[in-house]
Amino acid sequence: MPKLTDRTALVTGASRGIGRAIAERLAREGALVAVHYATSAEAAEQVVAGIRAEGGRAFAVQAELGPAEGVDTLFASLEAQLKEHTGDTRLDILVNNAGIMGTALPGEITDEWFDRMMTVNAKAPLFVTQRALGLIPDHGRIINISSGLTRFAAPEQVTYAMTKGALEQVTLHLARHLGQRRITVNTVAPGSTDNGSEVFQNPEIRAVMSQFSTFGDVAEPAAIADVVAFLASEDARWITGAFVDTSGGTLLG
Ligand code: NAP
Ligand code: 2V4
Repeated sequence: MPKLTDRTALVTGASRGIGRAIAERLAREGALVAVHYATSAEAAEQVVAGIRAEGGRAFAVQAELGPAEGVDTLFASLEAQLKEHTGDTRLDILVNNAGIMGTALPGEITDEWFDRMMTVNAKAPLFVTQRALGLIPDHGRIINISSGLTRFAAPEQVTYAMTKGALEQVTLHLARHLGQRRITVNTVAPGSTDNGSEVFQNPEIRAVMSQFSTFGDVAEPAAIADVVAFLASEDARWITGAFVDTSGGTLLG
């Protein structure tokens, strides 16, 4: 039985990788999914078409997250399309997935790059969440996609990990803020996940990425999406403020 019938969901950064898998999975559970993207319009339209071809419901929403006006752009389009599809602007599930990755050793970090990473990965999801709260009903769901790197030391990842550490604070503090309304807020933290990028086609790089997980492999995006779908469902109603390790045992020590 589909678990998200009549629900609506926004997945940021759903044109590819983990976000795409989450959008597809939520749609398979019956949700109407807003497939957000920044620049990959064609890819996002393909995700929407794929969902519809399977009998699901989805539409695309464009916005660059980072510049303050990105949130206005996102919600203008989201609200208009929700209204068109459902007659109102209710948003049951928000997945803050969009993010940028990149490495720099401590001595190489520049002021500009640090600000960009922090703006896209931490500031933008906070303000997306702030705006979404006007649309999310009681019993809604907010899921923040962090990274195992907030608990796995890798010096060249310090900036990226700082941005995700900041995002995890959104989970903690908003879980308390929204508890009375039975809105749950959780963090999902993947380890190395094959997002379709060409680096995962390189056998040597893939082997290095695979050794971190106790399963000796990188994750498929669908493995992360399955956990997100559970947290979005009624079955997960008593989980809030949690850090859900989806790193395939990368953090076992
Ligand atoms: P990805 O393949 O690089 O896709 C990133 C998505 O985010 C794309 O849809 C992209 O949209 C969107 N995006 C990027 N910058 C944006 C911006 N400034 N404004 C709006 N949208 C933007 O990423 P991924 O590997 O699937 O990762 C998804 C999330 O999981 C990220 O938060 C990442 O930190 C986290 N994560 C990834 C891994 C991993 O190993 N892959 C591990 C742990 C956590 P466009 O295509 O339109 O540009
Ligand atoms: O190594 C990761 C990792 C990675 C990568 O695989 C490279 C990629 C896909 O460009 C970006 C990336 C993002 C991540 O969040 C992680 C990650 O979380 C991770 C990795 C290795 C060991 C533990 C981890 O938590």
